[in-house]
Formats: sequence, structure tokens, C-alpha cells
Amino acid sequence: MDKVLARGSGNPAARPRARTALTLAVAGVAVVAATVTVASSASAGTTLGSAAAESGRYFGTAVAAYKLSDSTYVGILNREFNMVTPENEMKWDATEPSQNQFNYTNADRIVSHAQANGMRVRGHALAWHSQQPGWAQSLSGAALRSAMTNHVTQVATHYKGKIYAWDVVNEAFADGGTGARRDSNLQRTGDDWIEVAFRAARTADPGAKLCYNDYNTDGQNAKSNAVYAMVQDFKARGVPIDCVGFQSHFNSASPVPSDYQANLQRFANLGVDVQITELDIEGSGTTQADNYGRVVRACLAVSRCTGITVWGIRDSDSWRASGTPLLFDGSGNKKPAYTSVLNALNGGGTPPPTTAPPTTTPATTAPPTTPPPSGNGCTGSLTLNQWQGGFVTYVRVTAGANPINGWNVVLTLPGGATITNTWSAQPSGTTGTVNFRNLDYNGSIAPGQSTEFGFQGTGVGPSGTATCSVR
Ligand code: G2I
Repeated sequence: MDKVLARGSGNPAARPRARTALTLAVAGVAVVAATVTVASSASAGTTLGSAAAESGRYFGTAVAAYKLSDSTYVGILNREFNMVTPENEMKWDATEPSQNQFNYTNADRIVSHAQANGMRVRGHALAWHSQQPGWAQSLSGAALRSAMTNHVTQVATHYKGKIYAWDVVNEAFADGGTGARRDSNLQRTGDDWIEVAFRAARTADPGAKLCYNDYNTDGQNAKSNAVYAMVQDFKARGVPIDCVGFQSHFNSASPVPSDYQANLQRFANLGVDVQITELDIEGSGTTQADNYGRVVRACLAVSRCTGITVWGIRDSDSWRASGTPLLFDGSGNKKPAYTSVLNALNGGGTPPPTTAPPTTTPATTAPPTTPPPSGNGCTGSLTLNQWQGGFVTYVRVTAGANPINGWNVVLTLPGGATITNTWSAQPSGTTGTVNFRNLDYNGSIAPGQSTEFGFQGTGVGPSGTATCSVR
């Protein structure tokens, strides 16, 4: 199974449809200033981390310090992931077992491992009603407020400069339809405990993104509405918040919501990043794989969804191992869910199970071939991955006989198509005719060489010509 997905092979499920869609489109269009071709595949990441990085995102996992001596575990960790979240080691009970006596041994092991292997770290979690040390559980009022503030300050200071994003406050809202805060000792110190924690974290480590993190907030409901209102209020009053984490623990009783993407988007529209922070989906086989694919595509469709973290590596590492909710089996083998995630990260994958398959009929004409580079300009060749309701287009920009130091690619999107996310180029807009301009690092291309950019959107992908010109 893995060999099918080796670099350059593309996504077997999506390729035939992509080729069909584009071939039909090209057949009806006169090729004008540049050549439109169908490449046999897009460049594809071969690991979760590298595939996510192609759109500027990360792919992470929860890590337990005591498993860092397990070679199978570490082998997968180092190969596949570029973000780690300590599963328990940064929590209050672990880092401050006695008041004002801090123990960073296990958390430091994870941070050191991450740094040594080029991974970033999500800090989890500074203030939470659960996993408090016994001494904190028995505090209340001003003494607890002051202990919490000290804890946030001390831990964020210890890790200053080493944390990509902190879950500053975890799970502060109640389940059910009330939209109320969860009752806890922290909550009983006053409603403002959350913003106090965020302000202390910002002061201690101004470089870390500061997140609010919760579960059962993955779709629009009373709980997520309450979090939404809090974030809106924080933004309006200047309380420092940069991101919202959606834990995304799913099973048959709590499935991936149909409005998952819309919910991520509405939070992103408040001006915060969104992250999928503790993803696991109980199940097996195709159903589990499809659900994972849906989650990944939802994140990719939201430009401010900056990354995805799964809550463990192998099923046997999971906090709910019996539900086999992860991407690797207990022996460390890739599951169908892994393949689905990788395909989705690479812009392909099967369409969401709730939508009908595309209805285009197979074309009998052969796709055009790519001519060798010639002349002074550049050419743009498109690869389209189309599914019902959405698409990813990769554009390969190839220099002609002379070097180029900047390029523009102009494409016209069909009516109704909207770009939701672009990487490795600067688009002039999101609909209609869009001019994609190189970024600083990819404007220079040697003769005959190429670079690639891409974009994702809703609707039908571009079927016009890609006009490439030198700047
Ligand atoms: O419960 C799943 C997650 C929900 N969101 C917040 C996360 O922090 C939380 O993670 C889980 C860990 O995966 C578990 O490993 O948090 C649990 C505690 O709330 C963790 O479980 C604890 C056990 O309850 C302890 O008995 C054990 O000593 O893990 C500890 C360390 O292995």
C-alpha cells in the first residue's frame, strides 16, 4: 500500500478523475500564450510532515516522554512528524508537583528531542481544571489565582522561545446546551481567570502563539458559540489570544460534524489561527480513513488552519487504545487512515463520503504533452485534483532557454470557484482572473528548470490556460 503512494505517484483515487476533468476542459480551449499540460502527478510529500509542509502547515503528534526509548515509536515520530505536544508532561501536576517547586525533567526531554530532530513544540497546557497537583486542588480564591498566575509565568518563562503555541487555557467551558463556563476551582476565582492566564503567558513568552483549546467545540453548538463569543470579546478588548485549538476527539457517538470546516472558518474569521490539536477518530478501515480525510481537507480549506496534531502515534499509544483511533497500528504499520491523511495533505483523496462522485464521463482523447522549454519566457503547466465541490491545482512554472528572475501566471477560474488557500505564490484575488506572482525565494529559475506553486479552492478548478510571463 505504501509503495503506491511513493513520491511522484500521486493519489491513485483522484488521478483518473483529475485527468478526465482537465482533459475535457483543455479540449474546449484554444491554447494561447502558454502551454497547458497535464502532468502525471504533482510533487507529493511522502510523510505527514513533509506533505503538510507543502502548504505551509505542520503535522504533529502527542508524545509521551517515557516512550522516547522505544525505537519503533521514535522511528515513526522522527520520520513522520514535525510538531510535538507533550501528552502529559507539561501539565500542572507534572511541572509543579509541590507549590513553587518546578520539575521540567520529562517535558525537557520531549523539547530536547524535538529540537534535535527539527520539530516544533505545542505547549499543553498551562491552566486547566484537570491534572492539577493536589496542593492546587485544595486552593481557592486569591491564593489559587495567585498560584495559577505564578504557574503560568514560571512555566512559560522556562520554555520561552521554545514553544510554537501554548494551550494557555484548556477546556474551560461546560458541555451541554448552556454555553456556560465549566465549574472548577479556577472558575470560582472569577470569570476573568482566563484572560489573566493569557496576559501572564504573553508577558512571559511574547513569541509563543497563545491558544484556547477545547473539545466538543468542533462544530457549531452552544459550547463553541460560547468560546466564539469569548474570542470575539478578547479580540475586541485586546486580551492577547492568537489561536483556538479544536481537540477533535471523534467516535460514533461524537462524529466529525458536518459543519466542521465552517466552524473552523468562522473562528479564523475572528482573526485567530485555528489548529486541530488532539485528533483521533475511533474506528477502522475505510470509514475511519474517510473521516480522517474529511478532517484534513477541512483544515486545508481554511487558510488560517495552521496545522494538525494527532493524539498519539500507534493505536496502542492512544488514551483510548481500544477504539484504535490513530494512524498506525500497534506494530507501527500504516493504516488506511494514514494513507487517507497523506493523500488529503497532498491535495487528493476521495471526496467526502456525504457528497456524490463527479459525473464527468471519461475522455478518449490523449492529454497534451509538455513541449521542451524554448524561447525566453516561461510556461505554466497545471495539474488539477478535482472532487465534488472542491479542488487543488498545482502549477509548475518552467523557465525557457534563458534564466528568469521573476514570473507571473495568470489563470481564469470558472464562475463560482473561489480560492481558499495558496502556497508558494502571491495571488491577486480569489475569484475570476487571478494573477499569481512569485515570492521572494522562488522567482529565479535557471533555464529549463522549474518551480511549483499551488492553490486550493471550492467549486470547479481552473480550466483555462495558464499564461506565464517573465517579470
Ligand atoms: O483525555 C484526552 C485528552 C483530552 N484533552 C486534554 C488532554 O490533555 C487529554 O489527554 C489525556 C492524556 O492523553 C492521558 O494520558 O489526559 C489524560 C488525563 O486527563 C491522560 O491520562 C492520564 C491518566 O489519567 C493518569 O492516570 C496517568 O497517570 O495519564 C497519566 C500519565 O500516563
